[in-house]
Amino acid sequence: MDRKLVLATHNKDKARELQTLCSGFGLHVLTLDDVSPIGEIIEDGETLEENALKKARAVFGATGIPSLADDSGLEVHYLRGEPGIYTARYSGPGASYQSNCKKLLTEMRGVPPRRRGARFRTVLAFIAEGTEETVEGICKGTITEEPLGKNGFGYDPVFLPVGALRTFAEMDPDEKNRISHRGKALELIRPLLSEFFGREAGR
Ligand code: ITT
Repeated sequence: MDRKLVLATHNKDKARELQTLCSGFGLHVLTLDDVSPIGEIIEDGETLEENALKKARAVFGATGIPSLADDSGLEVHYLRGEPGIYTARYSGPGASYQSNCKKLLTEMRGVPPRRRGARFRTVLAFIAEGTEETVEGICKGTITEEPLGKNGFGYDPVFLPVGALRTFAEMDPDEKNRISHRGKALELIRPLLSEFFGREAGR
């Protein structure tokens, strides 16, 4: 049995982090660049979980390769959980990482530090023959008053994890991966992957 896993994301930054995080799993990890083109997957679910399942099902359906999808959102307490499922397109059509951060900082202008709490949430969905599983990883923090740092992607320059002195964008990738929502979710899915691929390999 070929121990192949395809990452069901069009976001190259998420794919890069997921590849690093999966590197010790003993699997042949593919991205969507390695398989036949898969058209846009409309994320019309009402939750991160629905969207993650939708992406993983679409990619497993098209490739027949066990698929892992990631749907992530930033939930800001002062904004009653927004942008949430709209995190990628927060600043509207044609949104970029920069325009999204700018909109968030504008919305949060003048909000005192104690009311700037937020959390990143990642739902991972694993779909393979006879298997559908989801796990969730959360990283709590606060929204900074200005962007800080050049590493990472997305909202990393404006997110200061609890207990950290630097934003995600000021950390090196290993440091972020150790405490991030995505890193935590990967740790939770690891036993499921071992069980699935171990069982498959033993057939
Ligand atoms: P796919 O649907 O193809 O996976 P996407 O970028 O649309 O790609 P999401 O729906 O999960 O993925 O969007 C989440 C957005 O949240 C993403 O575009 C980033 O702006 C942001 N994001 C996700 N993980 C992040 C992280 O670790 N650090 C900073 N921002 C992150």
